[in-house]
Amino acid sequence: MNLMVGDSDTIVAIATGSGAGGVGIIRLSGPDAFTIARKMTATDAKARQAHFVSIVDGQNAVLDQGLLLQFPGPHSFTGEDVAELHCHGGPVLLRTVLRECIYHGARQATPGEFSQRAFLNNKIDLVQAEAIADLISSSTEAAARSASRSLTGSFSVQVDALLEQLIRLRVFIEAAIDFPEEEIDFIAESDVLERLETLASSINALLKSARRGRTLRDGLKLVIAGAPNAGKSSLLNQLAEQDSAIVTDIPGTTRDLLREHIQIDGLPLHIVDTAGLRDSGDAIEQEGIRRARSEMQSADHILLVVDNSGESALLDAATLVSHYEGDLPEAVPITLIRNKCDIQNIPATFTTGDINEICLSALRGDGIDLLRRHLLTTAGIADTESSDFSARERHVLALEECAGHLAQGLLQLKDHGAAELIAEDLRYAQDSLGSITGSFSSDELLGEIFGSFCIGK
Ligand SMILES: Nc1nc2c(ncn2[C@@H]2O[C@H](COP(=O)(O)OP(=O)(O)OP(=O)(O)O)[C@@H](O)[C@H]2O)c(=O)[nH]1
Ligand SMILES: [Mg+2]
Repeated sequence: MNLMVGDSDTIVAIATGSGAGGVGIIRLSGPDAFTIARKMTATDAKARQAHFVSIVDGQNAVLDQGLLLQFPGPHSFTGEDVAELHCHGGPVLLRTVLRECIYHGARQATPGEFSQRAFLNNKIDLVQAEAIADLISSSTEAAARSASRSLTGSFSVQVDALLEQLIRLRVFIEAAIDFPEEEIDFIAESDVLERLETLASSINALLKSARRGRTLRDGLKLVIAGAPNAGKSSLLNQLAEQDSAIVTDIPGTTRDLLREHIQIDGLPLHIVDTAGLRDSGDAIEQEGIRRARSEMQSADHILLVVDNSGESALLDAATLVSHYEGDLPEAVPITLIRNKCDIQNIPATFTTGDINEICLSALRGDGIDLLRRHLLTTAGIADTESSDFSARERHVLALEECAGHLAQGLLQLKDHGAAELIAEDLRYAQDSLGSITGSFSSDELLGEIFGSFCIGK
């Protein structure tokens, strides 16, 4: 992917979605955008005004009638001259108009190339470019809202403010290195420690928000596991509010994995129902159990379901969970589901502790609300703050890296007060933080980000 600014050619793409629609938009960007639009409409359009035009082909045959809009650079989305042809939204017609633009010298845009140009011309930063893609592909209203907040700069503003603080501190310490004779006092007597601590805690706060933003965007993988007949599939059906899984009183009913995608108050949940865990001689069931174990390894959260109508009711959570010791991955949070509370007429309850427990009835639905609320809380978005923004795995990793370097710098400062070593840590921290908005990204990273876009953005 060519990421140089300045040598750009004119690109074109269908900017509206695939399929038939009332209106379809062809967007041109680059030095020849206006020339091409003029050739196809015989109109000298005024900036930012809609002109009713006939769109013609090379033989002057009318292809369609529609609107022509022109946005001269730099006051356009890409920062270049941008022309838009608003046609009727038929896929065949739009492809014909697109071909005509290419005939006049434009090149079909690659995925994300419009946003890429906007980034290269400093119209948007990387976070905003990614937010455009996220906004378009949002699967929930909450995800769309948070993507739109990222797009308007909520996240970038915070990153840039911290970046500025970090650079100031770095400059201060680098200066200390340049005047070695004054170094000891310089660091000891200044408020470097305090500034570094404040910065580290701000980065950690932003990291927390970014993790929430990532969860809102990507959702959580929730694996339902436990003994056969415990009511796992019944629980999936309750959460999904439909009979997705087969439920019978025969232990070993579920053999293969069953996936459902739902959302709770804007939190996307990817639920996996699994085969009951037991020693089985049946080859198919064995394979199902193997798959169940493997899904548990990659879960964000596990619901361990037990049939609480028998002796399980007498055992504490730790004992019940210990029965599955070999199966449960260590780092994944578990919630113990004591199911079938209807049989002994026990009310649905939520108990918090080392292991959180929910007593519920997957058959009747009692306690499902408790479970939903609990899942929102564990995802950290129980009371979604209006300041939430969407974030990607990449942003969370960069903030984690940055926090790590700052922690290392703090350690250096407290233990040795060595300016050179702190300066080095701050430089790494700056690189990590800067990679979020693109201040310090390699071409490779940019290519990866824009390559995941669809054409026309
Ligand atoms: N009374 C009562 N019965 C339940 C409840 N949940 C599930 N059952 C019954 O328990 C039996 C097993 O339910 P499933 O949901 O198939 O259990 P499972 O854990 O998916 O079982 P496997 O797929 O065999 O591992 C069925 O007869 C359900 O109707 C509940 O809350 N109360
Ligand atoms: Mg089942």
